[in-house]
Amino acid sequence: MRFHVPDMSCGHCRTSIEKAVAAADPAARVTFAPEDRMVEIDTARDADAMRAALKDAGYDVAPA
Ligand SMILES: [Cu+2]
Repeated sequence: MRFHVPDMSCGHCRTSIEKAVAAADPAARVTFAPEDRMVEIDTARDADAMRAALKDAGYDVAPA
């Protein structure tokens, strides 16, 4: 699944997002496209769970 994360701007954001995703699903894989501010998450969890995890980490998610 892909998310647009408008506030993702630096390496710290990547670390925060990776941690949030790992907390929600330790088996998830995260790929970043910083130039597009896109995050691709390979997970068995559903999109709502991932959206909530990112929001808890402080990142609002826009539909991708
Ligand atoms: Cu940042």
